[in-house]
Amino acid sequence: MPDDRRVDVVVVGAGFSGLYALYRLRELGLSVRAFEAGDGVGGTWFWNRYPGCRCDVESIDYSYSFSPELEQEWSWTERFPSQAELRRYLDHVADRFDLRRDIQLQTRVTAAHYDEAAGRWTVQTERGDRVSAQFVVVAAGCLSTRNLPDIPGREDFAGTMLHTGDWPAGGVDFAGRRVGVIGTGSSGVQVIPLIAEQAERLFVFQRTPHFVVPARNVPLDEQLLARTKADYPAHRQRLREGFFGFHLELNGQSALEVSPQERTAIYEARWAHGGPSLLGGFSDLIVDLQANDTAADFVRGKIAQTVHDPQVAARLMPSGYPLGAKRLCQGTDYYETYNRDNVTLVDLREEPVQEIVAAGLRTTAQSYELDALVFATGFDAVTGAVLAIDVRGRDGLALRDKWAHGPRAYLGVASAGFPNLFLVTGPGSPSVLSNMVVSIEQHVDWIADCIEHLRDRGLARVESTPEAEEAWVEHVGEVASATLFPIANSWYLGANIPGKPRIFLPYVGGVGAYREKCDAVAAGDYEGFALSA
Ligand code: FAD
Ligand code: N01
Repeated sequence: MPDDRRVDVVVVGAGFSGLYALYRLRELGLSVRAFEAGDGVGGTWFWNRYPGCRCDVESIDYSYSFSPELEQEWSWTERFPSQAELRRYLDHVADRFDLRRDIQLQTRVTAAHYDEAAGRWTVQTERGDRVSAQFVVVAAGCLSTRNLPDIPGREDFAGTMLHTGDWPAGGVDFAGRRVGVIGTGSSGVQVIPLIAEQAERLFVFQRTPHFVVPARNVPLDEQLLARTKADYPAHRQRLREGFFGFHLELNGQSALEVSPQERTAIYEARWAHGGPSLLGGFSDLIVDLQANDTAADFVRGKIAQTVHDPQVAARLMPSGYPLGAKRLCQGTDYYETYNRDNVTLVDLREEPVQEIVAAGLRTTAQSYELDALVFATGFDAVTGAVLAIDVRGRDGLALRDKWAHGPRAYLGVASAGFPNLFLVTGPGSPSVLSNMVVSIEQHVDWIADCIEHLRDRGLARVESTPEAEEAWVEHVGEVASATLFPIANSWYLGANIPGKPRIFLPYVGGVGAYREKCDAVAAGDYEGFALSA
């Protein structure tokens, strides 16, 4: 292959992960080529341009820590950054560190095949590129493969059909239109109030009510920003060593050891503070069902107080699964939206969807005429993007076959049989149960250190051993089963995708403990990995 088709590393994706991987690996003196399917950088914050899209981790936590200069020169404007601000930030990062020259946009990677004799990967794209690389870093995103449910008649719809995860760059004007939204997870909860303000009529098609807490986004307090800037190194260190990777005031008490009055006072204070703080209200909320019920009851009480029509309120009340076991949604005026005259909640448990027709959507009870239909139906999470690529390792082993009964990866970063292939925030790492920027930086740093270690020792190949992988997969399952997470039919378990194996995907042991484990593995000469020349 000509020289420009031979690189040290191919990076797949140019979101938070891919951008940092490109920066970090180039700093090591490696030649790197990144491929990005979209026509801009930013990943999640490039694609999810729906009204109301914003992060639910605070901006001073949800940002890169690798460059003190970047930390000082960038000033966040809101407590929870909007999609637009995050996109500006990532565009700035790409420019500031001159990353664009090594990123090929509008280019989807379709295959990566390992040639054992050459010790190299051949990466192919849908545009016909073929690049040879010693290492491949899959930074393709945990929430980047859209889930568009296979509802009969979907192709017949005559109006505008949208998915929140692929929103038109120019926006959509809903004024005077009858709009349907399917899905009431985090994306639906954000988009519904804003569409309701614009549309003539809005029908929300809800299958499972989610727990929604108020975000209480506000302009970022300038003094807080100044204090954080002065203290960034210590601030970041606390996040890295903590559990979630973002600042959350944790109350060490059990919800069951305090009086009902004290408990309510704690929940009220956290509800008023907004964001994820309710989850830190007591130490046992995600491990003890009785404790969890107290928080769930509190939120159900808030729904009853907020929503005027008791029948609508009842339909909005989650039950049958613990609070937090499906991702806790943060909203702004979410429950209030159901008090509007132009909004109708359709409960799909009472009247399941039958089909989509040219004029709208039909349930078993009635037809809804629609000009636009929004799918806020989520993603094939964590494994969707990597398995969309035809990855073949040693002896032609296909990753899709290896993972047919569930993903198997050591530390969520590598899989046996696939030498020199790294996953950023892969299955079995804290990923989606953490502040992902903290997890991304940790993974990319670990991968870069590993490659540097190989080079320093004149080695060429790293591969996880099947034994270490099995032990880690077992540990991930054990830790999850000590919590309430597996009780809910959530995308954390793959339950949202028909036929997807049910495996709890993220590691629930916390980012601090996970980092310690990764550091110990590296310090032990990459224990659990086979390194070779
Ligand atoms: P992404 O940002 O998903 O980037 C992956 C990129 O890879 C995409 O641009 C995609 O086009 C590209 N790609 C995929 N496959 C290929 C291929 N085969 N070839 C070429 N390119 C490919 N996390 C939090 O921690 N806190 C939050 O509050 C939060 N809010 C979120 C809100 C939304 C709406 C969504 C969808 C996710 C949110 N997340 C949040 C998770 C978020 O995805 C991560 O925080 C982070 O942005 C992930 O960065 P990434 O680079 O790993 O993946
Ligand atoms: O997707 P989801 P999302 N018929 O899978 C429903 C991150 N995020 O895009 O629960 C009818 O959570 C489905 O119903 P059910 C965050 O990590 C973060 O909202 O399966 N309904 C559900 O209501 C989040 O968790 C932020 O019964 C169908 C909804 O669609 C993740 O991304 C903002 C259906 C999907 O909810 C995904 O969130 C946005 C069908 N056939 C996203 N199929 C913030 O940080 C699915 N549904 C603020």
